[in-house]
Amino acid sequence: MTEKEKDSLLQEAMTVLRGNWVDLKASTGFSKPAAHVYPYQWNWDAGFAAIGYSYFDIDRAIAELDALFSGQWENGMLPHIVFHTESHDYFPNQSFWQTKERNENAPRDVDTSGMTQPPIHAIAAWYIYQRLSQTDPARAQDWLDRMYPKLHNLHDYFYRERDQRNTGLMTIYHPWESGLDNSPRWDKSLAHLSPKERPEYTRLDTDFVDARFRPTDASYNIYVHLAELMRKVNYNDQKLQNNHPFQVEDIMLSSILHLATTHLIKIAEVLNKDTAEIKGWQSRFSTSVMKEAFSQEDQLFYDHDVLTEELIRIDTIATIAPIISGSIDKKLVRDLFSTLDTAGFCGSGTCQTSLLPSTSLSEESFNPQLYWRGPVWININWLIWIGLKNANHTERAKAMKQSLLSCLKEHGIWEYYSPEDLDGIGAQEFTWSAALAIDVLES
Ligand code: 9WN
Repeated sequence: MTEKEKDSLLQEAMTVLRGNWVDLKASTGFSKPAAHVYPYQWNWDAGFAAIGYSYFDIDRAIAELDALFSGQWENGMLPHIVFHTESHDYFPNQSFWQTKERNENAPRDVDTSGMTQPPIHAIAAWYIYQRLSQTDPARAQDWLDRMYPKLHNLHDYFYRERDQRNTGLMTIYHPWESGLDNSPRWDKSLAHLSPKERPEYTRLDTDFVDARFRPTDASYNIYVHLAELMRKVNYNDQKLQNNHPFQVEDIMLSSILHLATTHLIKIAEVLNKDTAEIKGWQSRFSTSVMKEAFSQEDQLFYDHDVLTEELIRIDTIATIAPIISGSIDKKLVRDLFSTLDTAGFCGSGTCQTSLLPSTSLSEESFNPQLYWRGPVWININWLIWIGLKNANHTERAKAMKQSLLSCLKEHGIWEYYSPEDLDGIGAQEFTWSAALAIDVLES
């Protein structure tokens, strides 16, 4: 890509970010995930947005994470949506969740959902720290001082409430918590549910995006049913652990948490805090992941259904997710590349890209256009790229960087892309695709 092309992609990405920014009172604000479809602040979207903003508007990067953490619960849980504004464009909104009324840990002055998402925020906080250190070291130090207790609470929440077997493998109670909502990874664990118990509702997402690209109505009924069951126990973790009918250890979320915990340790070290407890949390994953989430037979990683005690052997991008964690053997990282180079993961002529689809082309449920069931997502490819760089697989990382940039440049800044022709799908002008484009360009 020429310097001119790079510059035009950078300008385009900054324009998308600025376009999705929502001003709140007293110079605060947040990024909507896209111009349409998602009117509120989402959890991991905000982390990615802050990474992008850290390069060109540090005040907004800080405001983004501040706004998100204003929704953090007393018990450390960081909700998957924070409702800073009213909107009638999305279901379920605050009137469904009723978190203030139902759980004493929920914040009093802002509405939130009652479930979480992948915790990438220590990584984003570190990006901000690095930028600030170059220009204003005192502010950089203040930033970490201020964020550390919040991040510590967030990680403590996961290792305390979601690590049922002390393995560093975190349990999710709803596909929305994974961030990869519609992945076929969840199909078998959802199949036994009869989603009768749910409120009357009207989905609104398909007013903005072609229904062919979004989860089916049957999937939505299950999502709303599970959210209803979570609401019924007032989002109480202990009750969820005892009775909830969907409990899966998510290998992707756990790998992201592991990487984020590495950043939390770095932050603690800058602040001269004792890191023994955090290192203890982190060692759970390193010592257990091979035993608990790796299939010797397939030589791949899988999610684990807590209720049936089975590995979920579905061929998706999650099978190589521990590359992101930074904690698996370098040789194993290389061996996992052989998976990437199969026809299922665009290693052959069947795909137009070396970017990784969310679901393998060889999986029965693969659909190139359907939400998390095939499309290429920028954030997941970015996370794998970070994993490759951290494992010093320089050539592979370089190739992935080129693929990311040419996809964004040639096909625009979309929510996701068909792996067959990289046509953009879903929401246009998508925040995290823009934010991560900036990081890839600037790294
Ligand atoms: C439900 C906002 C979010 C992302 C998720 C993505 C999608 C919501 C939805 O959009 O989920 O949380 O309505 O489909 O799956 O990863 O955070 O961009």
